Amino acid sequence: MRTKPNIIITGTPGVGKTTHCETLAASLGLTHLSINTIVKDRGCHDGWDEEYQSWIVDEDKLLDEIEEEVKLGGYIIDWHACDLFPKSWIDLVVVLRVNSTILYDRLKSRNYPELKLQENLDSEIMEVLLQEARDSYDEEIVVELTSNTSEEVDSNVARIEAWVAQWIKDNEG
Ligand code: DAT
Repeated sequence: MRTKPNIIITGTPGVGKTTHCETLAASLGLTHLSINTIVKDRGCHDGWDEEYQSWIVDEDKLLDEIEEEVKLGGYIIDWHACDLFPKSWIDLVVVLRVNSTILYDRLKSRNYPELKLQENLDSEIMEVLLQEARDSYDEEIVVELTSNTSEEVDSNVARIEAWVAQWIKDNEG
């Protein structure tokens, strides 16, 4: 039984996952689990994809690597996919959404290759991550929040902080 919840912050690259996770980790004392960093640092991949400029993730190895930690609770998982994490690990799934013009500018400033940029824009417009979250978890735990402005970051963070406080109260032994 966890005494602190596990949260996934997901969404298309550039929506603001890392920004939200870092703020929440600092304010709530939860651990920011950047899957990107774990994949890279713990070798949970089958090599580097030159075209997409990203690691080819070995999901089984990744899950084995993080299982013991995540099962303890208190993790904020930061990743642009969510369907790989077992339902029993997760208490809240936040899907961040952004306007496509804003997303274009954010990804452009990251020097994304054109193919990767277009695919991510299409994915955001087609609500791919939102659908993946809804298909993978119970609808009560999936929340869609917009992340166009820094004011929205602040209000999203406040909302998630309140949710965590309530979760802890509800799950006190
Ligand atoms: P992700 O982790 O989803 O790839 P990020 O947190 O690294 O996204 O953010 C990408 C860039 O956009 C970064 O320069 C911070 C900025 N940003 C993110 N969310 C924002 C928001 N809601 N308002 C303004 N800027 C934001």
